[in-house]
Amino acid sequence: MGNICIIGPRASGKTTYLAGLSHFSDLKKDNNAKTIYEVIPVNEDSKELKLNAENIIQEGLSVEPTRLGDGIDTVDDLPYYSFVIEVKRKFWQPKASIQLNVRDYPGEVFEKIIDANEEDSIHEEFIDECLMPDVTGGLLLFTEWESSSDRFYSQLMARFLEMIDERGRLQNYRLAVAMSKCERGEIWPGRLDPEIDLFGVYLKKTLKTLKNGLPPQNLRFFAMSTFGVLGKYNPRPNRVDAFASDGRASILRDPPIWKPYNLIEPLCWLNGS
Ligand SMILES: Nc1nc2c(ncn2[C@@H]2O[C@H](COP(=O)(O)OP(=O)(O)OP(=O)(O)O)[C@@H](O)[C@H]2O)c(=O)[nH]1
Ligand SMILES: [Mg+2]
Repeated sequence: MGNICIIGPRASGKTTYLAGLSHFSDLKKDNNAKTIYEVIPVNEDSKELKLNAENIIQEGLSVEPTRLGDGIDTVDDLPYYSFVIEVKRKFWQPKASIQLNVRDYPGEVFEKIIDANEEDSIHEEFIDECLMPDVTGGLLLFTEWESSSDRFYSQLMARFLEMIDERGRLQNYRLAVAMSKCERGEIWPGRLDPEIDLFGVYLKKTLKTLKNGLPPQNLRFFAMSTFGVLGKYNPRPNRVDAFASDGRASILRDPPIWKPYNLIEPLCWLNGS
């Protein structure tokens, strides 16, 4: 694959997702989980993330918002992660290997594409990087489902599609659009067919904007949860709300049985496998 980007509004779970991804293979060893995926961090940033993720997961998966300022003035100041994801197939087939290079962008930058001005060079850099010719596509995380969010997301998508078009990528850019944190009770049943039961119910305008803008083969909808639920027959979220200075935080309820939902499948689809 090479490069994909992970984007989405503030607090949609991007940083937590990347931390979960870096820790994924330890999860397999720790709780004997059955999975066909192996995630290997291969550069300095991703190895460091893995170390932090482990500590964070033992204390609960809680992270600070990714913010601009504080020494982050250009996209190069943001962490850049490289992973190799190995996918085991049937025993006679060779393992498929996906190279994933991804930067952790702040949701703040993505939200501002609607009214970015000339002085905001980081927005321009961000969009240029996400839509470079060697970027196969993007994983887009959404998290809200109220009708006011639908209006906002739909405007964001209309602008994002214009930007894709301006860079000549409308026919060759894949977009995996995911509802994150799908262990939430109200939306967990909708994970089975997220296009119809999540986007088609809660985010109708956003769905329409996306479907009108991209060829159907380049657009797919997912539901994902970095936290997951307590068990196969126990759909209670593996999550508790915790206090944070900025008012938002969720932590893992039972770290030893951590079982994230659908972390890798969207990447496989973006990779064309
Ligand atoms: N319920 C639930 N909460 C989650 C999940 N993933 C992340 N969160 C919580 O959502 C909040 C935001 O997560 P972040 O990973 O910081 O989100 P972000 O998209 O990186 O946010 P910005 O850096 O501000 O763009 C945190 O309190 C996380 O604990 C999930 O799978 N389920
Ligand atoms: Mg973040």
